[in-house]
Amino acid sequence: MTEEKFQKRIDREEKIEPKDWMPEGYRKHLIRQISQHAHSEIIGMQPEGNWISRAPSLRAKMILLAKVQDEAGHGLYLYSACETLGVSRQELVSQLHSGKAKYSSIFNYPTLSWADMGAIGWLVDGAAIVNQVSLQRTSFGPYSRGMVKICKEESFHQRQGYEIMAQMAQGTSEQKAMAQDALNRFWWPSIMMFGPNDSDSPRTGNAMKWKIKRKTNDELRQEFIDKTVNQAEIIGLTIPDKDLKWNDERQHYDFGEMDWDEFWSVVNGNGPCNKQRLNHHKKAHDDGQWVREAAKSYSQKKELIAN
Ligand code: FAQ
Repeated sequence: MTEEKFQKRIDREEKIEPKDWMPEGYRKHLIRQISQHAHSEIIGMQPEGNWISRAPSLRAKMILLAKVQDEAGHGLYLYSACETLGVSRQELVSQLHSGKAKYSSIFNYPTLSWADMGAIGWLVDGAAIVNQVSLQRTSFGPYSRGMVKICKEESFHQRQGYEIMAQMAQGTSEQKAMAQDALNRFWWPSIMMFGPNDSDSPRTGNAMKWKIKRKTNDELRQEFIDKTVNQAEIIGLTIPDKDLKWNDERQHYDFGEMDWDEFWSVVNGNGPCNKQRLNHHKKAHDDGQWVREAAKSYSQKKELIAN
């Protein structure tokens, strides 16, 4: 098949499946995006994992545990989807450890108070849903199907985070201040999750042509902001952006400029927790070596007995 015929399949909205012919660039683009997405889910367990042992009630602890476990599951579906493109899990993990593969900048910020669990669920999962709802229609079959299940779970995550924020915002003045402080610290990093502006996004051109991405970084960021402003108003919290203003003509909120130096510094490994997150992952991976060896030897033994 030629690239032209492949593009026609994409334009007809046919899903591309792992054994179908695809241009090398399409395969590489997907391996990069899906693996970075998987790494984000796995590294993303750390900031919330930090609060499991300090959750303020048994109910809160159970919900947080379930949520963090869901994120592990999302990482595993995504690694599996990525492996269908002919790359091994081991290779993907070593790309993460060497710094070749990125993961979402948001997970390089510390979680300083219980309210941060609310801010993460509400804003980080909220931003993830906006992105992932559009990725349900991505052109690669396994990625698209994985997104359907992931979005259902993210929706629960967003609600549990919003519930924490709503409760704290209605609590004592100290609790409300904690909720506002979490919003202040997580707002800008959350809207940075959508990546650079379209004009500075080298990957968007091919991603849109191949329908890997269905909406651009700026379109998704705008959608998230438009949705979230009202949610903040309902619970009486203030979004920390003095330029945030409804624009009647555009029928969207205008918003302020992100700190792009901060964004690129975090993306390039120099955020507040980049080293800590990666070192923790490396240690967990090394500590789990015996489990991988045991599982492999068990499956070899079973195969031997079966034959
Ligand atoms: N952080 O040309 P573009 C979650 C990189 S949700 C780090 O615009 P693209 C759920 C980008 O990779 C979070 N790096 O690239 C959860 C590229 O570098 P490369 C994960 C970033 O791919 C919640 C370069 O900058 N979601 O985990 C970021 O078209 C709570 C140029 O950028 C996904 O991954 C960033 N924010 O657009 C879990 C969704 N932005 O690869 C636990 C799928 C950009 O050339 C707890 N991914 N870069 O070296 C996507 O939609 C896209 O890949 C974007 C970036 C939008 C992230």
